[in-house]
This record gives sequence, structure tokens and C-alpha cells, in this order.
Amino acid sequence: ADFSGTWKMKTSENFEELLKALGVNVFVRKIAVAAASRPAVEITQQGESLSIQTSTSVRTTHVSFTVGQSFNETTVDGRLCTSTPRWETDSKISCEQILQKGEGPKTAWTREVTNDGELILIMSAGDVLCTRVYQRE
Ligand code: R13
Repeated sequence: ADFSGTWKMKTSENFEELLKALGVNVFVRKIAVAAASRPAVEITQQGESLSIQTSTSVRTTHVSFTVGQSFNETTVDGRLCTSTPRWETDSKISCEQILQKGEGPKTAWTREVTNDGELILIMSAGDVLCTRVYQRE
């Protein structure tokens, strides 16, 4: 599947609950939630290698990885982790995260491009799921 493009968020569910499950305090959480409501997501892809830049007014993250190879990233609450992405289907990448230090709920994400050309990101922390749907700009 082709994940590349400039993506605009259409809907988001449970982002605040996700941060809450990760123990983010209410003050910073509100700032994060407000900023995360207007992200700009830019993905480039060459075969199995993806580069994903997610920009907001307060935090921008950039990850580059090859599906099938572990890489370092940060969890959505900013903790360094080792991530292992794999193809769940030919249009869905599933990625488990292991914290490099400390403890916390188990985190993971999946990204899927649907038949109608939407990108669905699901982030999880323990049993809390946050679902975000994007459309190409
Ligand atoms: C700020 C500091 C406190 C912590 C935090 C966490 C997340 C975010 C901001 C902050 C944001 C995340 C956006 C995620 C998106 C994901 C996606 C708790 C570390 C800087 C307030 C803004 C847009 O759509 O892929």
C-alpha cells in the first residue's frame, strides 16, 4: 500500500484518554490535546521504508523506519522506546513499543491505508485505544 502524502486529520477519538492512561497530568494534557487537534502529517515511502513527520504547534516528531526492522522512537507521551513494525496486512503496519527504561502501560500503534484512501492511526496504551482518521490533502 501507498502511505505517502500530506495528510489532514478528519476525526480523532480518545486522544485525551490515551494520554491520561499514560499518566500525563491534566495541565500538560490539555495543551497536548489542543495542539494535537490540528496536526500536519507528511509521509514519504519507498518500498518498505517510511518516513513520517507529524507536526503540531508544540511538538513535532519525525520517524524513519523499514518494516521488519526495529527502530528507536518515542511514545506519544515522550518516552524513548524500541519499536518493531511489521505488516499485519499489505495495507496495515502494526508496531509494538518497548520502553527503554522505566515502566508503564504497554503501548503500540497501527497505521492502515483503507480502500477509500483514508489513513487510520490507532494508538494504544494498555486497553485504551485512540483512533485518528486522516485524508490526503
Ligand atoms: C507537550 C508536552 C507534554 C507531552 C506531550 C505529548 C504529546 C503532545 C504534546 C506534548 C502532542 C502530540 C501530538 C500527537 C499527534 C499524533 C498523530 C505529554 C510530552 C508538548 C504538550 C501535541 C499529532 O496524529 O500522529
